[in-house]
Amino acid sequence: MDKVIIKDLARFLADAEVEKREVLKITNDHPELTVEKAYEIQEQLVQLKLEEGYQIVGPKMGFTSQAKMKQMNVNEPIYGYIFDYMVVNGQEISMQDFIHPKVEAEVAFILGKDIEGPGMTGAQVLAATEYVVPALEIIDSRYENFNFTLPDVIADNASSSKVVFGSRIKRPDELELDLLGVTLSINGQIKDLGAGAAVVGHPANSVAMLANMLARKGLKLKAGQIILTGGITGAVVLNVGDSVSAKFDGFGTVDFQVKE
Ligand code: 0L1
Ligand code: MG
Repeated sequence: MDKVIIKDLARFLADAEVEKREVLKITNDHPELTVEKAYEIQEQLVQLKLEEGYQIVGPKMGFTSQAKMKQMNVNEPIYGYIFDYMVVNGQEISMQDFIHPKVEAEVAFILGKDIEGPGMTGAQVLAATEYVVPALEIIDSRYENFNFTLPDVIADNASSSKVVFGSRIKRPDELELDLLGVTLSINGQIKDLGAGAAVVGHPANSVAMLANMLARKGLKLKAGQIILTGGITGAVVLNVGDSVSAKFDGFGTVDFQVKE
């Protein structure tokens, strides 16, 4: 796949995001697309956003649960990037900003030091982490009906769309993050629940895996970056009028409303 096609596909997916327009998965026309080339499309898409003046808040991990990895037939997660324009200020989102959003509860890590793979472990990540913060990630695949293969979703920046951060931060040693219980409710009804261990055994392992994956490209995680570690709950479909609330045991709640 040559550079021109990679650039065209990145532009195609970037435009679909801006226009809130669902598209057919790109592997329909490019069945030869590999995971490696898909990350090249994602890199190009990130570059387009940087050229437009947006800033990276940090990377995110996806497909971090056993169930998701099995479903996608993969043995490692995927990553994408969260940008400044994706961070929700306040507690309201508008359905007009999305195609078909879903929400999932996560823990985000804020690094105090750079970390660099290969060979990074969860324990090393915890030692380098300044704070952890509860979050609700809103994913919004640009593909019709979330119908994609692994390379498709990687190229589409791992379905990144918005994130609502909680207002409480803690030091990572104040919580047992693998045992952290979370419920995700919509309009007062629990839609899903889980524990931090759903994220590759411990959310810190997810950051370690990310550092090791980025090391293959000569990249590292940087101090100050906010890293979304992956869904503790499954992703739940959002509708206009929804009042979303996630309770993180000992760590507060994160709430938002979905307006028209
Ligand atoms: O954050 C995530 O887990 C996104 C991975 C992509 C999965 C999806 O769009 O369903
Ligand atoms: Mg996620």
